[in-house]
Amino acid sequence: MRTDTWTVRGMSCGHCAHTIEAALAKLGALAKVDLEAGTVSVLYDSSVIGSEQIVAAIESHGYNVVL
Ligand SMILES: [Cu+2]
Repeated sequence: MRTDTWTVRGMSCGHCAHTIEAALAKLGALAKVDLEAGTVSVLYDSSVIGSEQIVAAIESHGYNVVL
């Protein structure tokens, strides 16, 4: 398992946090959103999913991942 943290632009409320957490749960990843910091920490199995899939899932919901 591995944890990565990304800065994500466009998250403004609990709904955003829930959207991102639910999208990543579908990939089998455990996401924790910190709205104040504007970050998403994701615990995932890097042998199963890649970080680029996580980034794509977040961006598919209209948020912008700072890489
Ligand atoms: Cu929101």
